[in-house]
Amino acid sequence: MSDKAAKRARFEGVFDKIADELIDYLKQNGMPEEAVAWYKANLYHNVPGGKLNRGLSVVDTLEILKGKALTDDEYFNAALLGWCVELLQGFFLVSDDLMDASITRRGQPCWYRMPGVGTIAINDSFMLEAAIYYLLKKHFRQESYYIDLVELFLETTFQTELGQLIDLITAPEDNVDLSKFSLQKHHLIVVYKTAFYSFYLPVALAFRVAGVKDEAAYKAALDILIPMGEYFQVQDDYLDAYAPPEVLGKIGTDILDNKCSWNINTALKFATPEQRQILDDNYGKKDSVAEARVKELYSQAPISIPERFEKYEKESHDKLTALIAQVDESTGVRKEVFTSFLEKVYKRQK
Ligand code: DMA
Ligand code: MG
Ligand code: MG
Ligand code: MG
Repeated sequence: MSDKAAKRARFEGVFDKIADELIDYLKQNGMPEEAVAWYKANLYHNVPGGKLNRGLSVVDTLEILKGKALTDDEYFNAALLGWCVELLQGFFLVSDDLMDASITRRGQPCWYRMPGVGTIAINDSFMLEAAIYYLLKKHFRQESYYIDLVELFLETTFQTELGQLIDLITAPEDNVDLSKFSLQKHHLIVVYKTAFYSFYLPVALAFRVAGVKDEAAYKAALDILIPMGEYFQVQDDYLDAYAPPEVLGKIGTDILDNKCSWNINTALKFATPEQRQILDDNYGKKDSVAEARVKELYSQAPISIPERFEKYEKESHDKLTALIAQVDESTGVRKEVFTSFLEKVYKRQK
């Protein structure tokens, strides 16, 4: 087993214990067997099974900051926080898939499309979120940094919800108007909907556990992790149109959903007037022929999305590497925290 696979397996091993604690809570509250089984299905369908970059980054960051292997207790607590980030991700994805009318996620049907689930998925997403605060209280109540952990989750949740709001209202189903899109709008959407919870949150949680108090350290982390999160969401947008669904685990919906994605904004910037007309006529239509027409145009010169994405990816890597090189390690931060996170996502295929 590779080092990476072993790390993942150890982290995954903690999930069963966490799920059991949550399921026990329902039993202690006298919930009927049917409800217990439902929650268990919700947890197992929506929480493990992803790439786990966010959750693993909590553990990796803490290990880097400590500079030595974690004790079993330290490992368990870090992994628990990692799983709390994965619970948050599950909460966002269950609702995101419903709102985006997505079909598959992680190679399975989206939760709301499972037999008998439908809009109960809304409550199920809330129950994934509630699990975070149950676990934090159970395991961290006695720590001086407990409130910092709670605040980090609450604040990044609000930021993510703001991002989801602007993502959704910039993509009205009944009014396709490409002149409303811009790369500036895209920047704001992706920073809020993705960067805070996917990149800043895991690192800031580990900082709190490690006892990092200097506010400058958190500011330095934000200055690197927000652009890294933006890069990650540009990859997500690119892969939405270009990755094979069997590799990506999900079927892209951005064109059908009229999303203000990196692909369409880049296409609008370089399209000839004839190409622009075709985009106006076909984008955001609930029609797979129109969708295919847009995809075809994406790859045509001078739009050339694949070439432009490759260039963007290299430039982002250079920019992030330069930002990391400037990190002042005297505040307790380590450059390796950021290089380790960047390596997890650079040139990802899914
Ligand atoms: C993801 O946006 C943001 C959140 C908060 C889940 P998205 O809809 O592009 O994600 P995906 O492509 O995974 O559906
Ligand atoms: Mg989505
Ligand atoms: Mg979405
Ligand atoms: Mg996407």
